[in-house]
Amino acid sequence: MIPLLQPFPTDAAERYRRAGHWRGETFPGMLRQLASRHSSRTAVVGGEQRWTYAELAIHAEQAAAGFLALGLNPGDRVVVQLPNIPEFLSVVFGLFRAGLIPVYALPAHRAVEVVHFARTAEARGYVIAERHEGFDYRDLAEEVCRQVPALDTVVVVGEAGPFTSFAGLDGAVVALPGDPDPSSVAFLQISGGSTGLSKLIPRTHDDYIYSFRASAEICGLTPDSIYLAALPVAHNFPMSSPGVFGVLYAGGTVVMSPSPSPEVAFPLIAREKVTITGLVPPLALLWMQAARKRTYDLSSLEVLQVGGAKFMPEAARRVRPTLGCTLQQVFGMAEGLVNYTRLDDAEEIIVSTQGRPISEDDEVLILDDSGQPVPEGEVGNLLARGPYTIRAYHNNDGANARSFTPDGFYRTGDMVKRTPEGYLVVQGRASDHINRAGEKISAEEIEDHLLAHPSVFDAAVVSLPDEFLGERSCAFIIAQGEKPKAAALKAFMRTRGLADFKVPDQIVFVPAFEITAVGKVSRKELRAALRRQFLAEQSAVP
Ligand code: OOB
Repeated sequence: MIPLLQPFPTDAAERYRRAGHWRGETFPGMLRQLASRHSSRTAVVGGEQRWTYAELAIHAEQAAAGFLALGLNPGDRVVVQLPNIPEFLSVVFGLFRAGLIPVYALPAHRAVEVVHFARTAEARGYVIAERHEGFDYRDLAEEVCRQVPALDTVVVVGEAGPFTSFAGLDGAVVALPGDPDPSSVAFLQISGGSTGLSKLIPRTHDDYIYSFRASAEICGLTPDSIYLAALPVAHNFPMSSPGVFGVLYAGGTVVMSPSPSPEVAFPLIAREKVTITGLVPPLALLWMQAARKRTYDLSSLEVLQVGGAKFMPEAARRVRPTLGCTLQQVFGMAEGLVNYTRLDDAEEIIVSTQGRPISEDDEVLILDDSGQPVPEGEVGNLLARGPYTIRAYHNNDGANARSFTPDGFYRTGDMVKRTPEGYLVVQGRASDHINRAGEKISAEEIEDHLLAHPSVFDAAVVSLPDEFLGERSCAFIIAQGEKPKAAALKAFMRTRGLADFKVPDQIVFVPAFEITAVGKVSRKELRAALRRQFLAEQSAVP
């Protein structure tokens, strides 16, 4: 098992239990319950497959036995990197059933990220799909195994090549462990990674199940709900807000979409009569544009959730007229706290706020830079503590010292204000990352890779406003020796084994970082100054 560095204090844990938030449920117990309650209802649809709850439970049970038969032991960590396919669910429920601990990676991640997750989690296993969007994950697995020798078990959904086939795990006869302790770590989720590489987020059965059970209720889910998983399901939003787990908890149906593009998603909505889905803002814009052509019947769609990055009020206003459904804004984080606008809120609240917390036991502070509460209605730093917000990252003392207060509040890095009705409006953020269409990119991590190029003397990466992406990344570079071409630098970044979304969108060469401030300038101030200067020059161009 993985110990929690900072378990919830006993008094808080008791309060959460007494309030009925933590009910002692676990993932294996939950699936058993669902399989008995909704056995012949459809749990998940994807590709040519359509599994009932009873079938999902059987697949998970077989997977659990198969994983243990490979020599993995309860408590071992297993990196899961799968696209939106039904097997995502049989794999993770199989791991839960076997007492193994999934570590979620996104399909876009490459060697740098996966190696980092595998090392930090001290993983032994790695589950991949054979390929997705033209990329062969078996090549990636070979590279990861080379760099992380302790990772000795690779399981492939599809053609296994040199590894073990997931389908071939069926038929193993192994005794399975009893249900885990509900307060133990169920899995490791990855953070948006605002400074440096992503941190690992330990979530317990108690806290996570509470978050999606309560989310399912807020979103009005019932066994008739049909959820389209359009965003990659390993991300916290489509996983639990209410996401695939919340929909299953309610006895509804998950439709796995291999891509969030309207071309792929719209026919699925029409065919499966999807009632709810979640998108990041740029995709919501794209869907609204595509929906004007009206070639598919989207009338079953009741709720469109938008979150992950700020959805501008003007765009938000267009959701109902163009898609004919209710918008729900979702402002959440893998570390815990999730805010929703409620389905019956006034239109003005829905379009102009990012919602209010799930729970009456979510404690939210809005503080100025010296740690004092700001006057009501003013902008400040958001801190959160509550029944499903972590108290520490996994194995990361430095980040823990920075990101949590001594009394257990998580510093979200977001700047918000609160309306008189108690809704949060996101105003920006204090930390230096780029929120590129909901994907968080650490400036520091990208600068480090740029500095590895022999012609780069120094680099500073900032976010610039982007009409479509919300924000795009721009790298300011001081060259040394022969100045490289921007395209060559981007190509270099692609060879670094990084997720593609981290390659800078724009590269600007500057002769020096002209900082007029006296004394030592932090990277943070430097980035802010470069960004300001660049935007001022741009707007000065006639
Ligand atoms: C979600 O989770 P992460 O962990 O990828 O990113 C969290 C960060 C937040 O701290 C905030 O900076 C930003 O993403 N964010 C938003 C937002 N939703 C997330 N910023 C403005 N408006 C929003 N609606 O992104 C996430 C997790 C669960 C549910 C929804 C999103």
